[in-house]
Amino acid sequence: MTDTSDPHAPVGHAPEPPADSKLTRTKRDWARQGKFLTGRLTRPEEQRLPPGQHLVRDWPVLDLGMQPRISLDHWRLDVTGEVDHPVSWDWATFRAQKQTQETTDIHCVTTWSRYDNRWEGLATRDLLDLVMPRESARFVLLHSYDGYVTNLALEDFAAEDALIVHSWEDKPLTIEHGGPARLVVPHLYFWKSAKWLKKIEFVATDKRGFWEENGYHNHADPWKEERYSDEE
Ligand SMILES: Nc1nc2c(c(=O)[nH]1)N[C@H]1C(S)=C(S)[C@@H](COP(=O)(O)O)O[C@H]1N2
Ligand SMILES: [Mo]
Repeated sequence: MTDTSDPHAPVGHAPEPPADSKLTRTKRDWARQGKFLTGRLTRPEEQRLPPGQHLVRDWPVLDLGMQPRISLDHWRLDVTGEVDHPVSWDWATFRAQKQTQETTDIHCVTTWSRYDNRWEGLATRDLLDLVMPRESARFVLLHSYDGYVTNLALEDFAAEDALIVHSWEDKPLTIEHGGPARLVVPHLYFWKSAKWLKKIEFVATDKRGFWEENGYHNHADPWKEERYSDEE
């Protein structure tokens, strides 16, 4: 478990909310609904590889072919939309946020999986504590510096092992793999893990991203083989 007692608030942020704040209530609701239970910790080793996947040792690079180069001086991360406390962070502010390390598996829809990737970054749950999504926030759109967009339900974005990472295996994330910072959502196919993250937008209504518009499944659970959409 990560420590949630320290809000790691940016300068000027309100103090920690009282016990029955909206945030506390939201967390309680989520816990009651059993959200964030990805099954990751209880899945036995022989069921670790999702159906139709094969294991690789290298780490393939997949993107739209344009790898944007963002200097740390110009990098920003905006968190906007249906939140009480939107933020616009420069690199130093992002790096000053609470850090979480996770070792998780990658499952790409093109059928490769890669085990035990050691990530470090800001847990999406800790981001949610800071920005405070409103009741109206149901979905999250991830916008990237290469123009890529992908969409997630709020509860998938808020999975307990989802991180906005800046490091892989204790080294800065390389540009080809989405550095300076990318999302990693281990319980969904890897196209949901936006590289070169630029903006996180909380919205009331779902909106399909690039691959979701181009025939991929809207949800993308590898355990259910949600690879392609049935919709025309
Ligand atoms: N910004 C951005 N993020 C992206 C993509 C992309 O084209 N642009 N491709 C997605 C797809 S389809 C995959 S499989 C993974 C690949 O990440 P990797 O190159 O680090 O393996 O990134 C995902 N995130
Ligand atoms: Mo992919």
